[in-house]
Amino acid sequence: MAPSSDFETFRATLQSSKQIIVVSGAGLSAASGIPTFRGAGGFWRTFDVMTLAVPEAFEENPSRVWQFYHMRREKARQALPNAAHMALATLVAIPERLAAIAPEATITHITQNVDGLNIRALQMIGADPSEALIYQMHGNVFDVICTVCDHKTANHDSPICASLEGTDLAESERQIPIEELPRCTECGGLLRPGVVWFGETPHDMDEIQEVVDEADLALIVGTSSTVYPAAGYANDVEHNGGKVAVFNLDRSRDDEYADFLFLGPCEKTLPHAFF
Ligand code: BV8
Ligand code: ZN
Repeated sequence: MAPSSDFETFRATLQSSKQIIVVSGAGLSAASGIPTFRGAGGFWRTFDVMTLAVPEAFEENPSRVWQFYHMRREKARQALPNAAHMALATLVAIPERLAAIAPEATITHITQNVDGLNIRALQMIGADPSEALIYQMHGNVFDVICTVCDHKTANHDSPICASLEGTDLAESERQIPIEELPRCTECGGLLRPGVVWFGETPHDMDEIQEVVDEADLALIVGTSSTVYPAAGYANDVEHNGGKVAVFNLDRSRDDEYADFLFLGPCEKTLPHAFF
């Protein structure tokens, strides 16, 4: 049966849902000015992902990889959460607002995004992100991890180190000596961006899978559903008899099997669906 695009029917489904998960991707942050990966102007159109977002690339050429993540940090730093981030933060952090549209439900936000905008949205409504049911399963571009002593910390410095000032890998690549790349304050070791690369295990996998397995409604927001394990969560919910609602600008993988399909910019369709 073709997916419904009727908001009233969707709102009735919200009313009777008990465990809602949101699985979000780059489309959630598109309106905030952060390029997606596969769309026009997307990162993977400009750069070859497999020479940047994999551990081997960092091993081989940390200077290039740090210039890529310097650019990613700067774009994220200059961006602001949009109405979709705010709508999700409101439901995740304010029980009364969630109860108004889904009286019996809990909601957990699982994001593939590393831009930190969901955290900033929570902070903007005065919530404590560490208390919120949100998983940044691919990490956060403002976290850094020491490759020697594993010390992990948040670092919002712009630039994170002097040698990265003014670099723009889309324009040209600098050869930065490894000793001038970001260093650990504890041991002086080389720092890496605190994101999950291809081939690495996403954060909180088991906890996330437990939440997914309990869900009776999955909202799939702004993702091309091409990267696993995140791309499999909608299927899991469907398999368990739950419902799936896709919010995407275009048609995306397997959305014909969804129960609801809301085509359009999520910064418009998501707040409209909720409030
Ligand atoms: C894992 C952080 C094992 C870094 C990211 C070979 C070797 C190694 C691994 C694999 C392999 N083959 C397959 C794999 C598995 C691999 C994988 O899935 N590869 C794909 C390419 C086939 N996965 C992994 O390696 C993962 N780890 O498998 O470990 C394991 C597995 C299970 C249990 C234990 C261990 C790790 C993957 C994480 C990679 N890191 N990001 C960084 O960002 O630099 S992935 C990155 O790309 C994002 O985080 C996201 O996940 C993905 C991009 O996808 P989207 O977010 O969907 O973005 P995209 O541009 O594609 O789509 C945007 C969508 O938005 C579009 O549909 C568009 O229409 C829509 N849109 C645009 N504007 C709007 C909108 N929608 C609504 N409103 C708008 N305004
Ligand atoms: Zn260290």
